[in-house]
Amino acid sequence: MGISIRNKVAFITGASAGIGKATAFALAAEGARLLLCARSTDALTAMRDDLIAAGAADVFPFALDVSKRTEVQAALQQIPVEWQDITILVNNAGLARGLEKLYLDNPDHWDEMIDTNVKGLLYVTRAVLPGMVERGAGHLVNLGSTAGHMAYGGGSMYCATKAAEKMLSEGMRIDLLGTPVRVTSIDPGMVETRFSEVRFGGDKERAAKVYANTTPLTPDDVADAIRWAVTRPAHVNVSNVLLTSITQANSLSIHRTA
Ligand code: 8X3
Repeated sequence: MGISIRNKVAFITGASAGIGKATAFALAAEGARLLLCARSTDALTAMRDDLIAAGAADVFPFALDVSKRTEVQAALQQIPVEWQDITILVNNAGLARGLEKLYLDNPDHWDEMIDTNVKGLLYVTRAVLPGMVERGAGHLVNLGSTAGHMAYGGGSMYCATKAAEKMLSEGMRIDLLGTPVRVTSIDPGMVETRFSEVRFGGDKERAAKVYANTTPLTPDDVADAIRWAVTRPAHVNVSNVLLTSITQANSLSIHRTA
């Protein structure tokens, strides 16, 4: 029998689209209070009524770029007091930029991926986790990837950021021993979102090819795993969920019908 997260504050970064948005709806169905951030609030505000209809106890959207350290600190200090007791943190905000050989790549791509996927995760976690420890309740869910388990050509830096996420999750699980705070890394393979479009600078045609003739995961598949992990009995820590579609075995082995 799982635990209830009804009326608990669940904070999801990068919640305006893709896995973050699907996770907001999955945790809404559990009756959570949703603290949602993205770089712009437009899409979050537009989702509000649907999230309430889906079961969310309340929704508080705010704008935040997780890669900006001082903004993260300030934003989390400024959220209304009734939203400060965060029980679940889903570090979802992340991106890939480019698919180039590392030795030829644009270093701006590296900066953006490291700043969001690694530093962003660190800044938000640093701002939220001490409160969880103090209150004696919390669950940290980090989004990893098959890319953090196995590299692929052209993806070295993206893979490195996800390998960093894997190690940060493992290390924090050790740091938190003796507390009731849980740490889960959710590591999907290919998921059909705007991920590839963002990676290829808006090139929709190139992005579509990534998912052509195969069956990627959907954002809901990943959100379902997150929902499962956060509702396990309090003594259970789901360390890692590595999930791919049936047509993918690892970063490189993908079955395509044509
Ligand atoms: C996304 C999975 O294989 O596109 O994290 O890098 S992959």
